[in-house]
Amino acid sequence: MSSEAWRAGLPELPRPVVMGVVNVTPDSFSDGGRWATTDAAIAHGAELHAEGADILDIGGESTRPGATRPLVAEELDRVVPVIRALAGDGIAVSVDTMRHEVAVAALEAGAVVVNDVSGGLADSRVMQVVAEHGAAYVVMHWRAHSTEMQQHASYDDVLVEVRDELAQRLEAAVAAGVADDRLVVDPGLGFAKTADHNWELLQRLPELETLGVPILVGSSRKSFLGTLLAGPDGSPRPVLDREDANVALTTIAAIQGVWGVRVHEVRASLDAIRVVSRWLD
Ligand code: PMM
Repeated sequence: MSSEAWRAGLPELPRPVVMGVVNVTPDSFSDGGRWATTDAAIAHGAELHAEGADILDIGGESTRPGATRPLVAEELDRVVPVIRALAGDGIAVSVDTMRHEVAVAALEAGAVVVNDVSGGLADSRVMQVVAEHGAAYVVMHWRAHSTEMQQHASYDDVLVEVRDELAQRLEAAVAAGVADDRLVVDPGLGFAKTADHNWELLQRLPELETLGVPILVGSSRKSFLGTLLAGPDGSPRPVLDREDANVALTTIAAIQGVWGVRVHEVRASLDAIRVVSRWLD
């Protein structure tokens, strides 16, 4: 889909949206260093677009557990030229950031969605920036920065607590002026969550529908898949060998009617989504 179509509103496709991930970082757990230069990231984004991604999510900060944060200037240097080039080609682009300075620069460079993994908790000004630009806003469930997030992985009822905390963030976004038809929620798999928490959130995903906004799911390459697929010696399945399992998750998520999936490998998930759409047609 083009940036223009996204500016007009969230897409109403007869199938889930596929968001292709481009991490312009030296240290992401999933693809750190692979697209760390501007040229490599632009080329990778163009490739994911050619494979059918509906939107590209460009990120300059790794959120892997324990990661240290880049300086604002570093994050800007990483993402802005990539966004400008891809959006300049008419490709719909989302920026994966928790910082208002980066959100402003990204929207001015042509991004149409702000994907804030902190749901506005890391920097409340992100929501104002989104509102001022009339952008769409992905509100992910989050409790703390990567260095300490696993200390916050404690819940009595993970689904209920994630849903309540997301509801509060949605209220804050609307209070900041974000249009309610521009909001998306994401349960934030792996962010202050154990593998069991992630599985329970997936099993009970339809219970998030009471939030009344579209649901995005990001499971691609995450460690709970590595653990599930561990070898006989207990070692987790390597990050790049978790794709088939993720396609299975995309398939189930599509059957459940999620609005979108955030994936590193676009073609396989899009194929799965097409199969589901045809089956349910
Ligand atoms: N996961 C990562 C980064 N950004 N954004 C959303 N909305 N949902 C996610 O699950 C999510 C995210 C984890 O890092 P990655 O970029 O290496 O997948």
